[in-house]
Amino acid sequence: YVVEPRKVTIVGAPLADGQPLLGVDRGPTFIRKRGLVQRLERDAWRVEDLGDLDFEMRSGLGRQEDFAEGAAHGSTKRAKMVGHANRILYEVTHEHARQDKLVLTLGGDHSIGVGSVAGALKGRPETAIIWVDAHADINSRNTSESGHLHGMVLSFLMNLDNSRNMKGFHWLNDESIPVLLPTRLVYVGLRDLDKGEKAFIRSLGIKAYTMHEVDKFGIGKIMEMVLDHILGRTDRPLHLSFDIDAVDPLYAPSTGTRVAGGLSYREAYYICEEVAHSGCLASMDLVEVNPTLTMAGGDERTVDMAVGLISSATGNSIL
Ligand code: 4U7
Ligand code: MN
Ligand code: MN
Ligand code: MN
Repeated sequence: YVVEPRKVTIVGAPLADGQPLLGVDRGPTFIRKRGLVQRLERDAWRVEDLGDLDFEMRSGLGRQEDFAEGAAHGSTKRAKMVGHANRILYEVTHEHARQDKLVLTLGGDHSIGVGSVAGALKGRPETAIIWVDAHADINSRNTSESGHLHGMVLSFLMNLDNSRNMKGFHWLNDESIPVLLPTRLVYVGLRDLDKGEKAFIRSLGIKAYTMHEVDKFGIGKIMEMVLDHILGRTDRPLHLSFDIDAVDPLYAPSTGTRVAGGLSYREAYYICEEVAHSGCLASMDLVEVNPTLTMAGGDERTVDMAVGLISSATGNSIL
């Protein structure tokens, strides 16, 4: 599968409403500041940067109450806002996927994956997803204990527990947006799952390479199995959804939901290099970068890692 030669569209999705911490909405700004566009241009991409989307409802009205300790336990937080923002993102990503460009979405928290993947699936229905994350992000409103939408992305894309009927997300009930099939998804890097998430993954038979398998087989073998599972001999578009918290906090500390025991620096890069090698990358998210969490100490590791991973996934090879 080939996107229009060397044309990439960058879209900033400055959303923080899928989780409690502010700052992640500034991810796109920080990533651009560390030279993303220049890197891509140096690697002979024709870059169209759409800037940050305006989600209009960003006033933050009621945000603090929604995320306050003891706020309606178990209820899904800020569904209207997150659903609305994702609808806007979906329309933009679909438009550019349709034009056969590489679509690069900068988060924002991971809830923006609903719009970016829905846009990819509508534009290129054969799309398969590689979800690189410490978490499985497949809770439904019935299984989520936090009510945070960045942990529920795949339940919308797969319409588990009738998620598409949640307020804010009705736009997903559109036959032209394919429901994501369990066979078209593969996880890498998992190490912190909720009970309900384990049940979904088992019952749906989703391929999941947790950190246990990364240790057991090594990242080389893992990526062989990943690409074999979702591509096999076919050539279909790949969407890489990279949550920076998949990387060990040693290398990527500036993120809201850190979990020890993650991907090493090289393992993270290797994943992106192999995705580039496949020649099938059609869309990508890089999410959950929140430099405000550590920036006070002048720590730019996380942002630099984000830029480097995008650069590798888009084909910048070592030699
Ligand atoms: B991220 C969590 F409970 N599973 O649902 C939840 F552990 O996009 C975490 O991967 C979700 O960072 C993490 O809130 C979402 C929790
Ligand atoms: Mn995630
Ligand atoms: Mn995560
Ligand atoms: Mn996170």
